[in-house]
Amino acid sequence: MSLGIKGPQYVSTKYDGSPLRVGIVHARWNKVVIEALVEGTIKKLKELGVKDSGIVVQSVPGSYELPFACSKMIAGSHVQAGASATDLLGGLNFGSNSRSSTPAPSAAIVTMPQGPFDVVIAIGVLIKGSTMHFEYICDSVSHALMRVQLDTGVPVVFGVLTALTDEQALERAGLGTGESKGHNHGEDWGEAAVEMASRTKLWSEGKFN
Ligand code: DLZ
Repeated sequence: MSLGIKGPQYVSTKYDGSPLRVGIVHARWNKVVIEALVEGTIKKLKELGVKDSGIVVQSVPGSYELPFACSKMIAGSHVQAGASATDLLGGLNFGSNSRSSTPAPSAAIVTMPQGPFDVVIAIGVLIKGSTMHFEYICDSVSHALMRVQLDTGVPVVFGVLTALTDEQALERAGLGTGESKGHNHGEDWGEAAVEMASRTKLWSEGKFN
């Protein structure tokens, strides 16, 4: 692979992934490439401090299902967050004997709240075949993923490879067969996720530096 001018310019700000909750949803088509990309994504998330408990991975049959899954996962994480908050309040036991100095037994088994996802990463590998299927799926998936993030206000990372050949896909997952194995784009997606989640939190608070 030649040293070109393409690729992200890495920012000097070091974002802390430790408070983040990240949803990953991946397609199961083109398994070898998918597995490497998911692995690269998770490796980078952890390097940036995201905890194991802060990462939720789901799968869907193919890339066409990714936008729907992202949308439902974001909605479900809000339901989960609401349920956890209710559990927590329930555990506090504001009952008729709330003046008792002995805590209710249920208070000891309250689970910590699960916050809604701060970012979702959609991972798929589309490889061009002999029909128009590829064009239709690439087009609808990219537009729909954009729509999900604008509609929900939760950043969605576009982790979808749209490759013309198997070799192109393999090389972008670090599995190239040439002199260079290529670069695993999953790492870039992990980095983009932590940056976008962190910045979104700051922007939501009116902070711009
Ligand atoms: C049908 C299909 C084809 C031909 N190719 C791919 C592909 O390269 N990558 C991928 O992720 N999914 C593919 N699919 C499956 C569709 O995305 C989808 O899962 C099915 O059409 C069912 O809705």
